[in-house]
Amino acid sequence: MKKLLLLILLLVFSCSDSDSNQDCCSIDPENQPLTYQAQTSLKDLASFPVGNIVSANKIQINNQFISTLLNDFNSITAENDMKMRNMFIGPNEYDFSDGDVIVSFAKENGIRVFGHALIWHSSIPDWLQNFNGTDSEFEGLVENYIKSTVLHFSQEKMIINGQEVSVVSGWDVVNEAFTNQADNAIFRQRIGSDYVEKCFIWAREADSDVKLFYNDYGLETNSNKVNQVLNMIDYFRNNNIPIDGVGLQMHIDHINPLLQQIEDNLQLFINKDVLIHFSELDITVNRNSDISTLTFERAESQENRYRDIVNLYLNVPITNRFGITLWGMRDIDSWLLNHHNNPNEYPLLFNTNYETKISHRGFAEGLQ
Ligand code: 9MR
Repeated sequence: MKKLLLLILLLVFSCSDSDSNQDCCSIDPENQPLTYQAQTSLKDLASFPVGNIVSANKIQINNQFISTLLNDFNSITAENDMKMRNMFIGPNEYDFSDGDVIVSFAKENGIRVFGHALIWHSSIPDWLQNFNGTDSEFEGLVENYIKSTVLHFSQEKMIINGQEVSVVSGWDVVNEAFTNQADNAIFRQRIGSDYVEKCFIWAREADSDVKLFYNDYGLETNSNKVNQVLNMIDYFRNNNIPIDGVGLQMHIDHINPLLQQIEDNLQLFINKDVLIHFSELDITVNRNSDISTLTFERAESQENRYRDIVNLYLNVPITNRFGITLWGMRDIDSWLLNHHNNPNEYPLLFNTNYETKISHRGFAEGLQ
């Protein structure tokens, strides 16, 4: 009887942490484990960099985040701190302080930074949006911004495998250009329909080595957009405009799109012999909002899906593998909770208590 009481007390105590209500005890009601004990870290299993997103704030204050990050990942992308809105604070005026914190953290720990994103219609500072100078002055500002930013972040170097490399190894130069929002945004309106190529040229002029990427969502399914990106690559190559790689964001679901469709689209990019980055991977399991706690059935389906997606990435020839970046650490950190207005999305590899979900095992198995 005493033992039973003690057990009940222990259970109540371990479930009372206000943060852990979503995945209390990491077991679903049918007593199936939702977490597992990882034996090997993802970065050690992978033949390519495995990344996650950070903020300057988190890597300065959150020790649990830092140790989880450094255990499994060897590439970091700023979720927001290295976007135009955060860095370009006035005409020819920049604030690189958050990015600098991220770069020094990476350098101290010998991991790379991926720059995200120089130009994106969703991250335009208000002062630039309202800039009332001429179009050519506008273009000059954007050119200076790209060059100053790329140059600034090309300065920090580190030694990896005996070789000196820049800490910031690549940039999403333009993000999500093949959308209506981008068509209507000021870059196209004020610089012209060739603004994308100009941005790549300016970035290359500032740094001859850094890898230059075009990044977009929906490239797993949307054949119109895929064709636009493939045509852009051909056009760039035929006209000596630099481009090194493509980021497929990979915001996907545990069922859709079908793996075969992702595989077919991926092959089209592989055929172009560009670097390929799965740049923002997360996998939802509750698009119909029909669960309010993670069930074993969904967790297992997600585990299988992570395994399949990571395994699919191995179709990319080894020299073209830029890496896979997860878009978030814990389920509760994900942008999707707000975006889908659903607190019960479980798209990532760690639960609220930084325990490795079985989706992490799927990722690990996909690497082998
Ligand atoms: O995860 C990011 C979220 O915190 C920001 O509010 C949002 C707007 O800046 O951007 C999110 O990240 C986006 C990324 O930069 C580009 N691809 C889509 C991502 C999810 O919206």
